[in-house]
Amino acid sequence: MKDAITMDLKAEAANILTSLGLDAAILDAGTMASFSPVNGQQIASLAADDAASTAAAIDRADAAYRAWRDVPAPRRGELVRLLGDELRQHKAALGRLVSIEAGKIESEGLGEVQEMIDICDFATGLSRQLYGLTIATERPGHRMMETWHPLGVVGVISAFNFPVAVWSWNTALALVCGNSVVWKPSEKTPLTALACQAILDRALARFGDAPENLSQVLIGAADVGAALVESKKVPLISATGSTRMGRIVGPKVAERFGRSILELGGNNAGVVCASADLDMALRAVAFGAMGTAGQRCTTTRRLFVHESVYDALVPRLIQAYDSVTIGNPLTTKALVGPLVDKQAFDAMESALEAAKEAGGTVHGGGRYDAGEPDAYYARPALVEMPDQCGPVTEETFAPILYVMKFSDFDQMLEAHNAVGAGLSSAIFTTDLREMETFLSSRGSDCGIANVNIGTSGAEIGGAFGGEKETGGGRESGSDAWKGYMRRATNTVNYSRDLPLAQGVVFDI
Ligand code: UN1
Repeated sequence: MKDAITMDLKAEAANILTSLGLDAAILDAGTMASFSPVNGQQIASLAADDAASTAAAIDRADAAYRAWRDVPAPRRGELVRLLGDELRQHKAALGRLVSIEAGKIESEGLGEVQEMIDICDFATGLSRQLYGLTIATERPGHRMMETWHPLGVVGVISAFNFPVAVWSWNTALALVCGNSVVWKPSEKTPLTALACQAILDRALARFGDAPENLSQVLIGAADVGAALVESKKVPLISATGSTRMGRIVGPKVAERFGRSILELGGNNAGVVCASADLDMALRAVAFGAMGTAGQRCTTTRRLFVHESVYDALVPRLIQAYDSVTIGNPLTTKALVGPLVDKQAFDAMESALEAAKEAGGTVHGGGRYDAGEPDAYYARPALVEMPDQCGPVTEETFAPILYVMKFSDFDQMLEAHNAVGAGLSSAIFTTDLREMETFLSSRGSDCGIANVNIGTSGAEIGGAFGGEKETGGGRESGSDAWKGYMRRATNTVNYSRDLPLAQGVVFDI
């Protein structure tokens, strides 16, 4: 047993919130408990919202939207520029709070805040580029064009594992597009949400004349999420979380003809081909599979290794699993921090049991003694599987990598695509044919397909999201902004005649 390190994380969280202008009394304002995965300490008991307060927040957001939509988009971009500026100033504090509340190692906590800064920069530029097309019309003296308008209130539901970045992807875009935001963060990470709200409030104060309640955060349980999802006054729900959650949210929003952007589970695979740079593949797979303690939606969960390089790669990978440093992310330089809670650890244990029953050979796994008896640190596990069966086809939100040998490229591709989720994928090869096939229409069926980089750690400039049980939504870069706006097709007649399209004659 290592020496328990005494840390008062509640006091540290209180200091961070105070430095952002919040009153530390909010930490004891109610009964909704939240814990740090780092040492299991209860760090807050917050006042919770309910269905009624959610409805009131939506009404306020609707009023904010009605004023905000009239503000020119580049001016709206200025607010997001200021948000990025405030995030730069408070990067260390917010990154630290992410580590306290989500258990991320320092560089990943900071990396998450960097991702927020990046999307703010992107969205600021975008605020001058919400382009619509001008389209040739078949009628003389006419002009046809597209205009993009804000939608209204955007409901954001986010998960514990990216407690701040996912909000910023949605909010930076929603705000420049002229919408208002109501955010329901994970019940496991309410403090980082309150910190984001405080940082946005600072930007709003500098901005000056934005409407009140442009972006609100609701701390609460499933009833808050349900009230948001069911409200006809929320035209768009952007929800990040499990496929199970998406199966509830998607149909509920569709029933009222709302729009949803769903970013759900992943069961991401890496493929290591015969020609791969094995040193590169080793590092990429190690980060993809063990980074963030396997708790990214983009985590590498399956690995297909060509039989000719299996023995050169897999023993080295097992060695990396043996030697990776695990520990308290606040007091050590370990690369792997804790799982979020006991439930996550139990899920990992049952998946490993199931893998053994399905014929897998487990390397690693089990609880790791980080000197924090009330926290759940796990040894990452690499499981050699005879084929893709048992728990391999499901996402377990923990550091488990299932490794399978392949000989035939096309058969491997079949197996690669034969799981429910379709988020991210990566091939390691120097063979042009393999690479292009993997990226082609008969290759990876995922929303993200990479070559010689891992499955996780996407940049914000690209559209982020995936197919099939991942939900089909796209967030972040490229033209994902279109999901936050509605398109109108406008045809203008500036002639003195009224020719009808398709040559139709209707003379009265
Ligand atoms: C998530 O886990 O929900 O690509 C998001 C990545 C990060 C985002 C992950 N940029 O790994």
